[in-house]
Amino acid sequence: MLIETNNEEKPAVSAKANTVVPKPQAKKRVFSGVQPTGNIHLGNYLGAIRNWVNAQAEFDNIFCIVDLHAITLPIDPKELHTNTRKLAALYLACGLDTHYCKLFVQSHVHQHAEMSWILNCFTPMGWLNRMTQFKSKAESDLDSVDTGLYCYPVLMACDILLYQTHYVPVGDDQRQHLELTRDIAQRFNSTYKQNVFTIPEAQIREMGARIMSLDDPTKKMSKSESNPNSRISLLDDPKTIKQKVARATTDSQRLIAFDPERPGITNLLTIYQTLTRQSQQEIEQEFAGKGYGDFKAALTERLVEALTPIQQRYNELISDLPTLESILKQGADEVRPIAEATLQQVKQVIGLLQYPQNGS
Ligand code: AQP
Repeated sequence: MLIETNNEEKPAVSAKANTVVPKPQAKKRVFSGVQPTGNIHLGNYLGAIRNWVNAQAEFDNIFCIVDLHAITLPIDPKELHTNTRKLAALYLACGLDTHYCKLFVQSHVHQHAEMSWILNCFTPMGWLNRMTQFKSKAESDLDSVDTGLYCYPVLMACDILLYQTHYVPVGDDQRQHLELTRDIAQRFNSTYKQNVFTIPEAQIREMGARIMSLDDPTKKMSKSESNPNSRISLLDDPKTIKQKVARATTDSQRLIAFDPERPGITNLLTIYQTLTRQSQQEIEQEFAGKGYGDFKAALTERLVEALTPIQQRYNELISDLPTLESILKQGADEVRPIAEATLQQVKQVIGLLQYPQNGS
């Protein structure tokens, strides 16, 4: 795992004996989320959710369905509501366990929206102007695009900072937003000379961090891309997976090899590698002398093998909406006090609440 930065806490030192007092082994906090903007795809799974599942026992986890982010671009209200429940079922179907994780919907915890206004007032426009995701999503529509899309990274910073998060496991496309989050937190802490916010670190795994589109391997796989053949949805049936893999862009060469100059085959090989956890060399050896047809058949098989159990579990979960709703309610009830404590501290520090007098 690549952990991007390191600001490990130091053990406390006892003044009396000048000996190191071991801290109680509290688990570090992890926070992450996905937008309910459509059916989640292989990129969301391999770049983010699968990593959350694999590490969940190690951390104190909070995973969110970021519906306030989903309204930064036009979305049908019914679809937003349905997608939110589907995403909750998929989180659980992929293996998130409420024993280790708190799962909730962002809009159910109003502190996110409130903190977002406050931190908008502490974020220079110059920092937001540099955000590449805004530029690509706004395209050339700068005059008509809503300000929510522009302020999206600040809301994301609030999501993370409200919970005093240590680690944020995400795909590579979120690297810049994480850097912005750290900048906002550091600027706020230094302005008020207090460690109000924990400075979070991105957790970006090398493998699967950027799964590319099947029809245009120079672009990342995305939920909101208009062509459904550009992505494998977690809910695609075996026939659809086979068709999408068969249509996936490769090139006119025959050799099955990882090569940055050949993004189509390299993307498919990366997916294969992330699923099988073999080395690049092992995979190239496995397909030496074979054609794209053989490789695509093997990739389809691996995908069906990985997604079938998730789909079976998903079908059970989505047919019991009351249980899903109660899991989400419980998650929101558990995280709200954490968010509220940070919000209160921020309000006090900036003067919205009574300012502490003489250090009291
Ligand atoms: N192609 C990808 N490869 C690896 N990881 C990816 N992620 C997204 N796409 C890929 C990771 O999935 C998590 C959730 O992403 P999101 O829904 O919050 O927003 P996004 O990054 O904008 O993802 P999409 O699928 O492209 O959604 P739309 O189309 O709605 O914008 C994040 O950790 C992200 O890094």
